[in-house]
Amino acid sequence: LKRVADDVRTVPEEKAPWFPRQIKDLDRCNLLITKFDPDLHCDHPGYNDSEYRKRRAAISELAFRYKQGDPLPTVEYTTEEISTWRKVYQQLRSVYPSLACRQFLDSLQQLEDECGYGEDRIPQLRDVSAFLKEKTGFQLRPVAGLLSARDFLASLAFRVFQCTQYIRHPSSPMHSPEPDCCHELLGHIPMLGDREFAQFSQEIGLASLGASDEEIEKLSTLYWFTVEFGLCKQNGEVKAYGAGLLSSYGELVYALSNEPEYKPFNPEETAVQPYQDQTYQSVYFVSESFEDAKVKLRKYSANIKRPFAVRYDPFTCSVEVLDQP
Ligand code: TIH
Ligand code: FE2
Repeated sequence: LKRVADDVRTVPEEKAPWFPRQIKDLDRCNLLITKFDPDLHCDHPGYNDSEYRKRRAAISELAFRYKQGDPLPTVEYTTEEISTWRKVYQQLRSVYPSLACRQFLDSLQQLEDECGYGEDRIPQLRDVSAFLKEKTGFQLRPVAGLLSARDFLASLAFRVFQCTQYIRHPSSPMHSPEPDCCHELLGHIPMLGDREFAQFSQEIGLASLGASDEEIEKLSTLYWFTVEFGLCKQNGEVKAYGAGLLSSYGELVYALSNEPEYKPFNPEETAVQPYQDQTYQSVYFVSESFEDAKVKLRKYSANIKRPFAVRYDPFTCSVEVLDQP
């Protein structure tokens, strides 16, 4: 009997997939998904543009070489890149006041006042990271493209957000099939400057550490329909808080039109909803409030079964692993 008890106590943690324990371990969380790579994917707007692909590869190279603690690389953007940014910024900025949630608007205003956001230049990750560090403790790390869900979510546990630095193809400023700097800087950064949202993001990350492949798939689907494509009610109106919406004029306007289907946000159901990652979503989940999404997702995460618990220690930037009683 004693031997059985010992097995029960020691086996589960050995079986759990590897996960980072220290912020430095994020150097190993670099598994890229090549699904949207313009070199391989013929639907990518840059597929037939070899100059574009060369430029994207050169910027991605900075991320491949990056190690935790290095200063964030700066990119000198070309006139054409800045002109793409300007189009994206102008068009989105004009509809944010009526379509974006309050937290997003407040934070974007601060970025414009304090961090050089505007249509004339593409903000540098280094400046934005310093801004976020002061607001919510989040910091940025450059990434070469779309990361695997496991690696991406793991970084959130350390309040690290992985950001691409290249920009979308000039032929399609209104929508990109893959993350780019417009998506990170306009979609994600303002929300990460909100304390509650930052906390919520870190909790998803902590819930993912050492989780099974199946749980990771469900968590990343939840992430998809909240952090990326979430809608919430505010003062009786539906507003966007998802980054994939807030960085794509095309999808933002579509999501808040009466075309797509809306379902009430409910983690158990949302976690298994098939999602669309090539084009606009056909269904969006609406939370009663931003607060409601947070509370429900927190409850869901807390119920994920793991043979151990994790606790983040902000003093050492590391994750402690505790045996479950
Ligand atoms: N479609 C978004 C945009 O155009 O900004 C980018 C992405 C969000 C989620 C995955 S790719
Ligand atoms: Fe994203």
